[in-house]
Amino acid sequence: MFEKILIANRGEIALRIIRTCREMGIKTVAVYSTADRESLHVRFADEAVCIGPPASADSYLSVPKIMAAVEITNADAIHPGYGFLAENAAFAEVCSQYGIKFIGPTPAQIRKMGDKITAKDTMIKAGVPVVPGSDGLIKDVKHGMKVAKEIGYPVIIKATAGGGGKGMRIIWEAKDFENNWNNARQEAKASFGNDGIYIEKYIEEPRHIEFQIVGDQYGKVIHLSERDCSIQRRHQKLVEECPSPFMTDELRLKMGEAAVKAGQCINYEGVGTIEFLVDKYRNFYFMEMNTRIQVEHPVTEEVIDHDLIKEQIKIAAGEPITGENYFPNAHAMECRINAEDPFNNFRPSPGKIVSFHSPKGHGVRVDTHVYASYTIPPYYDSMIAKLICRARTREECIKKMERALDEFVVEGIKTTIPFHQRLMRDENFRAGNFTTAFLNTFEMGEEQK
Ligand code: MV4
Repeated sequence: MFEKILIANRGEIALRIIRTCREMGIKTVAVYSTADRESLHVRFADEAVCIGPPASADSYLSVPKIMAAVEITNADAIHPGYGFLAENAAFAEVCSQYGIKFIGPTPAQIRKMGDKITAKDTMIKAGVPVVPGSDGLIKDVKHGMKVAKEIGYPVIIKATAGGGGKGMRIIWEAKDFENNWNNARQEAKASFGNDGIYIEKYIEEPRHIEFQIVGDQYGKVIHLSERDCSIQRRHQKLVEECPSPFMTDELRLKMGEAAVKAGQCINYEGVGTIEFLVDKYRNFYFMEMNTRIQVEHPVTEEVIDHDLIKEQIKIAAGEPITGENYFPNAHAMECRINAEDPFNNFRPSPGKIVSFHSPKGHGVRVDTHVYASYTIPPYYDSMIAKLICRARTREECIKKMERALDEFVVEGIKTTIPFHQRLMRDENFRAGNFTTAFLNTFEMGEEQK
């Protein structure tokens, strides 16, 4: 087992990883930017190293600075968390060159799933259903229009280096193809330095249902059931839950089998997520794979009563998986609490938290790095806490979430708590009747002062 893990991240996930390390008797090293001096991950780690100024490019994304921190602290492994360097194959490669264990998949696995055309091609070969679309890269406008016509409008064009919604365009008619094609290519070139584009049939109002998988170094892959992440706004997830209210036992067997096959076909090592689009007829299609721990992992942890960070560390240390595919018999839901004003287009609201009281009680979990008197810096993402509730049924879980949201007090900044309170009262949400389009028409109503 590792003696000392450096956590190349900040915020709640850094704290989350430190907690598990302490329980496992592993020493921890925090790295931090000058904007994060007062952050809890710095205080709770055994050692902390300042790695630069607030800008991520000069701190949390700087490979030389992180490797220097590894060197001076003698850490033997790095946990990348999510975001930042978590899906950076070059970073994972540098770690292995230095003899430091990157807690996650191999550089080759990260690379394969990071290029979306390669990922899709790999899944086709493994027999995992994918959205009908172009056979690889589109060469030029003429080729694109021909493929789009064959598939049938509406189509969606995506950047092979993209993911998470970046560099996508929906095209409804042939006359709009050329414009969208040009824009998407320019955007992809500017954002990813790669203007490779592919085309898919556009699935209207799908659900986003993802499967948590776990693979060990000996070729065993299992799934830990699904999370429904359809409640999202501009590709930012706001609520995730397990089980999906749209799931059936039969569909879970089929999607679970596909998710395990997806992991097995690349000998996947570590925890990962297979994202699917599910249409109204319950057809499902592989969309992309995330080769990291995800923000919403506590939903799965609460339903199956299992520590996924511990699982990651054990797998990285070479331990075999002992469990089997898991089917849920409880319900868990996560609300992301962001420092944003839901009454003003979710505008960011950084600043000083004057008072902070987090909800407690049976079946309530809050993962956060903030506290009263903490100042939220404006440089990073706006998530300040995750409120996770667990109960026997979805109905009880929603009631518990309503109670917990009512108990949550954050003063000094605006948060998304009022959004979640309204969502929990929405009839369609309560009925499990929602798709990824749900928030497009959701009304917040008047702010109560
Ligand atoms: C799609 C799609 C419909 N049809 N692909 C969004 C994020 C990126 N991973 C891919 N995304 C989508 N791909 C086809 N062929 C609709 C989306 C999509 C979406 C997917 C999941 C969750 C929220 C979404 C919001 C808008 C669009």
